[in-house]
Amino acid sequence: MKLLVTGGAGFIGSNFVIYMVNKYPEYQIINLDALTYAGNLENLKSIENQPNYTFVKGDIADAKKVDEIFQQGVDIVVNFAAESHVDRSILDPGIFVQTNVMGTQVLLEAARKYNVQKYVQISTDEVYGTLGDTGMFSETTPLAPNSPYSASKTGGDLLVRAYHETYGMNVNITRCSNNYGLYHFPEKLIPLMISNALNDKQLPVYGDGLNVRDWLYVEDHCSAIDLVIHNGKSGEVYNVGGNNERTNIQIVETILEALDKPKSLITYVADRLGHDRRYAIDATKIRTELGWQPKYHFESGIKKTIQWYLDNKDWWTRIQSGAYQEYYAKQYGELL
Ligand code: NAD
Ligand code: TDX
Repeated sequence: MKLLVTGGAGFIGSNFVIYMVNKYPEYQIINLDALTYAGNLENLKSIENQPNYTFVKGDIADAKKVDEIFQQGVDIVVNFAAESHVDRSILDPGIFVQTNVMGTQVLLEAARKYNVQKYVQISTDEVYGTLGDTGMFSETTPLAPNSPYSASKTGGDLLVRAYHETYGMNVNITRCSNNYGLYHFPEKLIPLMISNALNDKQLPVYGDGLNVRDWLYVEDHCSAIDLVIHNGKSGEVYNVGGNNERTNIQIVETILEALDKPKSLITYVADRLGHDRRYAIDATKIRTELGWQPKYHFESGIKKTIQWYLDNKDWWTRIQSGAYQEYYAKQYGELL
């Protein structure tokens, strides 16, 4: 079995590549990644010399490059490659459409041309928009994205759907809630708060801090995708989530407590534009139809995550010393 994983040098992609390379020594795993600011081959050090793993640097929107890879034989595609940060999509939306919509279409077209067995699109709960105080997103909730990021992910999802309906392609879409864990890029809430707290820097909380996210440990997302690859029914969407709703301020306080840092580091800043209030996922379908079960409770997952950031200060310090500074200044200027 030849598995093409795109975006495998990013946060979830690298966790997934490590998971699959170790679990399926008989599969060939090819990782296609453009190594944008978010891609980091350091994440893959533990498996880079495994005989069942190959890395190719390239852009999913580069049709020629993608064709060359498919020519060598691909059985299954799992597309993680994306621009993934909502705040960056508000500052500069264009690249989100280029990668998340155009890139997806290029991959789909190659998958069609070379008759791959299955195409799996890694999507997000954000395509459903926002919830009020009650309710959950199911697979039939209407798509109503609110940010350029989620709109571009929705565009990708709709193309995947169209390739199934039009060409009969065997596709699945997974829509997962917020992941956390090892190798999470420090622009995102949890690693940003951990690294800032460790540096005694202010912790920027948007708006009133009461927006709610549903958090899932990244390895549990990987096991869900593994099940979808092998057992997902053609054309189906599967929601993935951990039943772990937390307000942002709860998350920040949990991190401060674990690191024994003062609450005075918390700084309320201007709200994110179009900020979705609450996400919650109903994962009944993947649990009952595919037998998926998350392994981690939030308490053990967050403990493991915080310990990893304590033990791997070099990893995030290196990231924060480069182009990250420029982004930080644009996003959090008033806190510098
Ligand atoms: P990430 O930003 O950490 O990683 C993205 C990876 O894609 C990077 O390695 C980057 O170099 C690569 N990439 C970007 N543009 C590319 C291109 N044009 N061609 C090839 N590679 C490219 O993102 P992540 O948080 O790991 O998210 C991975 C996927 O999962 C995304 O599709 C995202 O929408 C989805 N998702 C993320 C979450 C989450 O909580 N992080 C939740 C649900 C779904
Ligand atoms: O500095 C911050 N302050 C703050 O209050 C940052 C970076 C975030 N926040 C808030 C905004 C959100 O309500 O924390 C919450 C989580 O923010 P992010 O970590 O940026 O994640 P989110 O916007 O929820 O999107 C994430 O989950 C869904 C991923 O980045 C997406 O790729 C995924 O699709």
